[in-house]
Amino acid sequence: MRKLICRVQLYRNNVEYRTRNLSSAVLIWCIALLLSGCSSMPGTDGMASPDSVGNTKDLIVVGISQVGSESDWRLANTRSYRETLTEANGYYPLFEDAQQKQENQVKAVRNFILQEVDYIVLDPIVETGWDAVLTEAKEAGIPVILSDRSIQVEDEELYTCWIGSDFKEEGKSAGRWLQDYLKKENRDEEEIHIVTLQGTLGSTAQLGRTKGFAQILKEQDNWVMLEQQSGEFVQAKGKEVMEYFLKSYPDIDVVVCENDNMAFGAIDAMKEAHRSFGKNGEIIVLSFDATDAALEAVKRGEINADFECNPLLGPLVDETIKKLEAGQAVEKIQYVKETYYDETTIK
Ligand code: GYE
Repeated sequence: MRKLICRVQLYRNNVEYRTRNLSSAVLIWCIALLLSGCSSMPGTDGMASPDSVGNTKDLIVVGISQVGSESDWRLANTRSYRETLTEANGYYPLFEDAQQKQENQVKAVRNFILQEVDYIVLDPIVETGWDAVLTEAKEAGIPVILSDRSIQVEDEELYTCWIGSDFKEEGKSAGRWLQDYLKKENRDEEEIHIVTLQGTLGSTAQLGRTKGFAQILKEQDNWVMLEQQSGEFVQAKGKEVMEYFLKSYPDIDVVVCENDNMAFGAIDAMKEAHRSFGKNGEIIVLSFDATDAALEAVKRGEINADFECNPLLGPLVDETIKKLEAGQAVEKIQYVKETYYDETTIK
């Protein structure tokens, strides 16, 4: 049975501090005073609304540490948490946007521990560097659910489970799609020059997609990876890197974009450079995520194929927490089902 919670809520400069027990309230208050003057502190963006102590005592307090707002996928993912982990659904969500900086995430997780949240939902920016802070969470007895991206830690018990996509499989699907497409176009003997716009280096999405595609590439004697560079999953950076690729390599046949926003950036760069691309062009465009805007680009023939990555993880996180609350076991890895879209499947 859930402990009776006595919470003291302090709001200073949009930073919310909550605790279940009065003895630690004084300590938290002092930390709040210190941190409110600290500019690098990630702010709570108001996902949790102030509530009375009485009204929140039976709610499940969940600290959600989100990567940032770098892409359309991320916005959909954040919306999914907001729509699912609601007060009406039994939650008191505390949301922290790390603005693509791991140090902000580590601080957010530490604050969640201080606030004695019931669960931490962590979408880790990169895979490494989590042992220390997650050991603190473990010692505090707070279950950590990894959502979207995963981590590499010495002790697998530092997290309860990971809910996300099989990114390596996504990369392999892209490779297999290209293989089939080139065969249909009678280009399976031709030397094929490829460039890749990679996501945030060290993130599970980047590592998996890069490795998966590389596995298929290794089996093709005629495919050449000219260069891979990170565009940080961001449109502007994707455009910048593509401009550099276009200037450096006059004979690109394929651009692999590890997310849709970088594909939009690459498209902008190719248009500005007056290069033809997509369905009837010289440069084949592959992308990942399959956001609404990108599927429109597939329909227009600007993106040849887009490999789905499902951002709607809120319901799975909810289901997992409810199972844990009921004392049930959960799978250590839960992959979301995914497909791909090209001109033949988009309809
Ligand atoms: O592909 C990208 C986002 O981790 C799956 O992160 C996620 C990736 C997604 O910024 O658009």
